[in-house]
Amino acid sequence: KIPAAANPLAEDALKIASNIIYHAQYSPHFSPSKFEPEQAFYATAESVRDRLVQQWNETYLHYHKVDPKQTYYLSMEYLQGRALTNAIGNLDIQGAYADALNKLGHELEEIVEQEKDAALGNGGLGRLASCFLDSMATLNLPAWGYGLRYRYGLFKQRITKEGQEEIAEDWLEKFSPWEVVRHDVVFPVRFFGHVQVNPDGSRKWVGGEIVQALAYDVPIPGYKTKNTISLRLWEARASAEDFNLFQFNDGQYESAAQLHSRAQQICAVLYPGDATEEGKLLRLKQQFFLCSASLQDIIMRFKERRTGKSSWKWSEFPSKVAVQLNDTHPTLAIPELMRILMDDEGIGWDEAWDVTTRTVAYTNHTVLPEALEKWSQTVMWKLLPRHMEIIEEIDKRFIALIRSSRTDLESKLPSMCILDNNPQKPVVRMANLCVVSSHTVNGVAQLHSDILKSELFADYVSIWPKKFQNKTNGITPRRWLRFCSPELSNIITKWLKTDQWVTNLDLLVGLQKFADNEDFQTAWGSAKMANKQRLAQYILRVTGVSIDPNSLFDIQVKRIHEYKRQLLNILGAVYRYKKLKEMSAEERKNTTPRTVMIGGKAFATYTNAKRIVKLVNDVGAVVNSDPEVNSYLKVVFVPNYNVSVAEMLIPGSELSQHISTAGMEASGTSNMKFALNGCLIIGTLDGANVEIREEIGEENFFLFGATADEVPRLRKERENGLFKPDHRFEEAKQFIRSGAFGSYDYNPLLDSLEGNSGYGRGDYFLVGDDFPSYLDAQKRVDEAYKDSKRWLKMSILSTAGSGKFSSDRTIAQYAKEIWNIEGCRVP
Ligand code: DL6
Repeated sequence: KIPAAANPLAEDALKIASNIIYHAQYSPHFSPSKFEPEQAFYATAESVRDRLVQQWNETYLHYHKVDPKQTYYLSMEYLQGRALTNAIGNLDIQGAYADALNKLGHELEEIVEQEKDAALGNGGLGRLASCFLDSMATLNLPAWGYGLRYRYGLFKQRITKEGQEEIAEDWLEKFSPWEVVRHDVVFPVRFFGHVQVNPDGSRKWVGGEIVQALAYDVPIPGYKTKNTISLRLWEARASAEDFNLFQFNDGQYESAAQLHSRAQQICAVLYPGDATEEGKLLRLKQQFFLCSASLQDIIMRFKERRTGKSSWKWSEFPSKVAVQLNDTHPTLAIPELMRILMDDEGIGWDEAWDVTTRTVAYTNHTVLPEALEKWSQTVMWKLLPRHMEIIEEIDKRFIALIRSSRTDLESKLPSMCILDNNPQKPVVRMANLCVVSSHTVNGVAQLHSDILKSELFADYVSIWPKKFQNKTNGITPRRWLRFCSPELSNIITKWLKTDQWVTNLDLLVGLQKFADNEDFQTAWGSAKMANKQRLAQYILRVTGVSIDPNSLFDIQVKRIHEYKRQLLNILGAVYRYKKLKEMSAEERKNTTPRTVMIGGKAFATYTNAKRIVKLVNDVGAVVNSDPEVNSYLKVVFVPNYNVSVAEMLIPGSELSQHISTAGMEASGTSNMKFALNGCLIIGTLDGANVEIREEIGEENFFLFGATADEVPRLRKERENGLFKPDHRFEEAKQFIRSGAFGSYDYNPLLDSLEGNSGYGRGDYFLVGDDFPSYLDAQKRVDEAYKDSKRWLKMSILSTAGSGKFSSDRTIAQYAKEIWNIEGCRVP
């Protein structure tokens, strides 16, 4: 009965409802007779988008007028998750939308569940990029994100009897209501071809094949500000000319559309398998596609903002443009910028190098050797011949610099230079190229940045000491507290008497003074319990396992990797189960009931990670159906971990495990999300754990394990056969080997924990070394949980100490200390 009426800026519920109905009728995507939750979601999202588009256009025009220096964040990954709750939350219109939907016979909570997660990323690195976008917009910074519009994002994980199964995740199955295709923003991107030398000696990349990059923009609204920035995602297309009509009419359908299907492959999937040469080539194509399209776009905008100006110089470019490389994946932006400046714009090497190195900065996110990208020179010469010439020249000049000014480093050149010319396998070391060519290199937590400076990049530090910085990661408090836990947020706002903490997270420190207050503790405890109950219902729905909200909810969710040591967690659970079995019924009553939840995706070809997934599921199947112990212990594998699942799990957690081998987790960001939600951490001194512990107080953190300094010695001891395993470690492994959890052969997995040495063998990640102190820390957890007042106090102090971990703080530091940009608020 509510009339359809277009009213993009409606504020009151009735008008919003009219606008939603308007979209259902006049932007129809479904048959007219239906207005079920799915239809209601799309119509609602489109009505929200109307409002965003208005702010978004104003933001673009404002930046265009003011022409501030602008940052462009280049990332192969964005883990955006769902957008509806975030958008109406940032626009501060949740209440009106909830009412409007009620008038239309729907519940907002049900409608938001209809949205598919945009999972254009893998894990922490991609989610960080998304948190950064939220903060850039909220801080009114002139900044944009660039990425790829993968047709299939991170796979959907299904758990079967065999373990993990990967299924293509079709986030665009219907369509995304948020993205806007910009038909006028199309750039050609070349692959293959050859270098043509002109009579004047200049060089030009010609021939090969050309793919069109078409822009799809996603609006990123800031919190309670008009500023709405863009995430520009490129899609690859062939042009009509590439369709061979003659062949098609001749019945040769596949070869007629060959170029079209080759173009489509580029953005088909996130991280295509790279075991084959074709796979490697495709990944390299993806990276170059992102870099080339983004740089052409950035340069076009730079020029556009200079039209009509009587004179301008390329040397002004770095005072108007900052390019941040999110890890080495977009490294090709460096030679591509050099190529455009020299070959297309006609400036000389020295000026192009000066412009490039003053524009580009690089963030390192890992010290894991297998994640430090190295590209085959052969593949690079084939795909990007001009870029290889430029990289060779950069390398040659770098070597000359060392030979002329730092003879003491000459012996280090084999590892410092960019090209590794080992005749067996010549490669380009992308991290070295980034370090040599960027004005700033940063790590993502203090410990990680220190390791970069003292180990991975130590030799470069002695040349350019000021180049290296730390920027401890952060998370957006909007998505990760305000919107995912409204209960806790409301209590915080009530007791702090302000909601300013949402944009000034340091204000949370004001909660410290209420940590012992009984009323506050009661309110805190009820909010946490409500979140636990919601989580318990979710677990029941997705796994069929009923968990007790009165038990301690202990969660580890992250990508499955041996260095993150989910194996340590599950071995601990197995040991706990064995001990519970050995206890009398009376003894069991004195234990702290626990629900251990583990979730995460294993890379499709990572065998040990997949075995770990299977083991957690198998342990769960036995423990959860054992009537003797299952009121004291449950083990649940949470399937298909993604952003939306995290939004459900994190608010309901009480203990979370961040237990990587010290020195291996660059930062971690879920540790920050858990701590912010009043969840206590059991963890090692690794990544950002170190700073979290400093901020919330060591008495509120369950610490265990070797430190990063001790790790090399422990590995040496192993190699020398000096490691003496704790009997509890042996017992846990033996219990699994005995077949207590089914007939699957876990020996190969457990064997990786035996022996003396080797990466991925000989317990490289030191599970055995840390097992005893891990169990001791778990005992301290059990004891602390028995004292509910003490636990609540610790939980409050955890949230109170989390102010530092806002991505607003991180981004403000990037803006000031790396990008040199300032806020540009839309009036
Ligand atoms: O900086 C974001 C995130 C960190 O929090 C994680 O500690 C780190 O593992 C991750 N790095 C990557 C890079 N590739 N690998 N591995 O995802 O970055």
